[in-house]
Amino acid sequence: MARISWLVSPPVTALVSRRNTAPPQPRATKFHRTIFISDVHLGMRGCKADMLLDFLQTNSCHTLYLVGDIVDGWALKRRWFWPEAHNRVVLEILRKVDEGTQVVFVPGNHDEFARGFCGRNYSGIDVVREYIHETADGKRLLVIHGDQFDGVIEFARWLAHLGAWAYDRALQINEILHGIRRALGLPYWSLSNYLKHAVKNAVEYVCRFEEAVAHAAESRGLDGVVCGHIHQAAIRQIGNVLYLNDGDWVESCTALVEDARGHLEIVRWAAPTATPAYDRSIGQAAPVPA
Ligand SMILES: [Mn+2]
Repeated sequence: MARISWLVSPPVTALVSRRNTAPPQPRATKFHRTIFISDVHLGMRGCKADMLLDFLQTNSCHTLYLVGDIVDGWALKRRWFWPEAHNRVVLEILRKVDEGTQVVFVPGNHDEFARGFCGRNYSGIDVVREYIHETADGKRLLVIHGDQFDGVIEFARWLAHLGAWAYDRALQINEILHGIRRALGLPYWSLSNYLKHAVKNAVEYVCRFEEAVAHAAESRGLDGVVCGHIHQAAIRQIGNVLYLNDGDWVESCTALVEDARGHLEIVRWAAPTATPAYDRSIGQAAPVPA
């Protein structure tokens, strides 16, 4: 049987055998119904893999969502960087799979290479484009990375630039328009004021990533949305929608957790509760493969 599984999936077997050589230390764990993490950026120097490893070793759950940018394919493409700490994070997630944790991976823009594998299951990890998570108290939450809304944000930036330019031109046109209207005996009307309000409202509306994401969830009749991408953990009500962002493991070291009653909260992992049981000196950049 072992031989067959080796033939079917050699990399997984390799990981399992490696894992068996270094069994994790028994640690006190806190149990959650669900854990959401994103923007880990494994393969990038800024990734706080030690902190995440500590969090994963001391927090268990029924379902673990990996909400995108778990592996930073962009950084790896520039320069190969895969220290032992980053490997440990992957092994810890696989250990959770073995323990019976349901693991769902929603790829982000930095690990978009995995989007080609959506709908498949690798080593017990479901890879999906998006997911609808139902909380213990029945809330239906859309789970997406969030980069889908970059277009909207980009458009907003462009619109803001255009707005600034248009406002300057409008001030000039306004003077001419004012002169014409006065000659015709019409009351004063400010084109620049009108544009200022129109553009400001449009920019304010679309440049809010959070609102754009929440709107997407609302338009689909869902109760909320869980995303990452902007590295800013948050829980807030936007209109009828609960907006949840699980933050990141590059700067803030945050996760979103759900308890058995469906209560959701942000966990900020301040400092490792214990020194990770591996040699930190191994964590050096590997040579760039030929
Ligand atoms: Mn992202």
